[in-house]
Amino acid sequence: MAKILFINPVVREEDVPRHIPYGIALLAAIAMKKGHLVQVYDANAHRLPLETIVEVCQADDWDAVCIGGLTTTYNYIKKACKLIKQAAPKAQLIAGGGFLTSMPTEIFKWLPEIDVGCIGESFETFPAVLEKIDNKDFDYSTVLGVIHRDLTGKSFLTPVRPNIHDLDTLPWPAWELFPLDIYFANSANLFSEESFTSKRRMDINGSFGCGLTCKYCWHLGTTGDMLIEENEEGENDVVFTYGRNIRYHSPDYIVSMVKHLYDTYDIDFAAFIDENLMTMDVASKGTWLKELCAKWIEAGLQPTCRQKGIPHDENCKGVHWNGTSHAGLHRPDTLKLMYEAGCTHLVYGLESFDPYILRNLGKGSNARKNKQSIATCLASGIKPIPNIIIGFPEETFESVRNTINALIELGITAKPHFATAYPGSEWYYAYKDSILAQYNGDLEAYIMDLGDASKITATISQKFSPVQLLGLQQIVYLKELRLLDLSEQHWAPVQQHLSPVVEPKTSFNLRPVKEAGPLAIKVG
Ligand code: B12
Ligand code: SF4
Repeated sequence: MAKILFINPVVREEDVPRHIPYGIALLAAIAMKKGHLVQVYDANAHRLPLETIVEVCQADDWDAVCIGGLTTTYNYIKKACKLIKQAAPKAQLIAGGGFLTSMPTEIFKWLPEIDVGCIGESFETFPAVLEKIDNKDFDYSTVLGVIHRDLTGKSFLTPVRPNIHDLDTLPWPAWELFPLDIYFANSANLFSEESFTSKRRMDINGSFGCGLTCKYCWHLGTTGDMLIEENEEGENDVVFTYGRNIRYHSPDYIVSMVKHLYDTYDIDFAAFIDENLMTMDVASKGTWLKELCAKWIEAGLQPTCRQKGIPHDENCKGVHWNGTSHAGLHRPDTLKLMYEAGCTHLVYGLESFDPYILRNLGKGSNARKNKQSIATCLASGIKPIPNIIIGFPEETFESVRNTINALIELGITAKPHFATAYPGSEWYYAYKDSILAQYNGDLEAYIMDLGDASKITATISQKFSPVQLLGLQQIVYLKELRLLDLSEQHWAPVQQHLSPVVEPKTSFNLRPVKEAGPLAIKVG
């Protein structure tokens, strides 16, 4: 039995904490089920000074301190690792999650304090590492799915661990270890009336993976999208592919989990953090969401307002919910059922309305479907929340014009995000050289600069410079076609003579073929 401490790093410092970290909460539950003693220091929820980590690390005799999160938590993790190693030198420092899986070798070089890291899906890798620690055996070379060091500090990746076969074998996340009141106080968000008035919202995850291949997206190496292979130097390295092991929880698992949250924590809202509910529904041949909605209603989770067809107010009982959708894959009959079961809003990554950009993106949508999706979703009663991006590699004045025209036609106002090449994504590997050039060769400086894509970090637009993109963002926001025309008159003749700002390259770490990582053999 090991004594382990999880540290949840600060994410989105400029915003209040809104999400209990699902991955950490699941791993904590798995570890406790194996008999380990687990504590969590939720730095993101508490927002105390960084040095509090020292007190927490010295508060007990930890066998392992565990830290991880998405790439944008790197700044915090870097500082935290130094303090953890000083304050708890005897504890093994374990890392995991997106920040590590996307670039394990670099992270191990930059953060020498980390002893071992779990790469990709960690439901089985993490307890395997804990078992080693319990036995005081710190040779991790026999554990699948990790990065570890030898005595000189050199790092090695072991072969990929198969994804688990049946998600329903997972325990529910260990919510009780987190300061829920802090999260509940930040339940409200502006996406719909019901979510704005929510007082007790919690995240849930119904599925892993998305069959699509948007070039800016990444699947965390947890969805069959990752292989481990020898690179040109003969060292094991991560390779991300278009392969997927699509898996979803049974509607029974999801509904009984939500019922438990309703009965135990009195939640009024469940936010699905799944990558894309509609691609899952397609994978189930259109049965998954329908069954989920039917069981949601059967379990008494349907909100009163939907049951009675009356306006939502503070007396409404039941659980509203939201998720992510897809312009080409949503079906009116399914949306209608989702509305009845309590769905309030769906995020649509429309991204652009330019035919050429959409064709290259890997999203499987087009300008016509993007435009239609808003009306189709609204007709069901669910609010569509569109996302728009600017600064695509192929962006031109014409593509920006197409997007503005569609926004005018649909009556949408959107401040676009800037196209950003997050580690793990296809864009990251295609434009890595250009990104490095924009940061004087310092990759770590780029990683430390990454935020939520509302500011420009490295541009990957082949035609537009940062100055132009900043102006274009404002022009799209204001839907100012006149200013766009003026800018084009001024710049287009000049741009014909300029060399591209960035150029794509092929990379060992990205293989655009449908070659999935291993999936465990079905038991029973
Ligand atoms: C919830 C979420 C958020 C939340 C917070 C996440 C959090 N606290 O961790 C918020 C809303 C803040 C957020 C923001 C952003 N996000 Co986000 N987010 C997600 C989302 C939807 C779910 C994450 C999740 O819980 N997954 C389920 C759990 C089970 O998986 P997991 O956490 O990865 O955990 C597993 C492993 O990774 C590992 N693991 C995880 N942590 C640890 C720790 C240890 C010690 C160990 C051993 C293992 C381990 O074990 C788990 C089991 O296998 C994912 C997409 C998705 N569905 O996964 C995107 C995702 C993580 N986000 C992403 C992005 C790009 C962003 C934004 C940049 C988007 C934007 N443009 O604004 C911002 C960043 C903002 C900022 N300033 O930092 C990318 C990640 C890119 C990257 N290279 O890291 C993802 C993958 C979306 C995508 N498909 O591209 N996000
Ligand atoms: S549809 Fe969404 S989850 Fe799927 S690849 Fe595209 S951005 Fe990623």
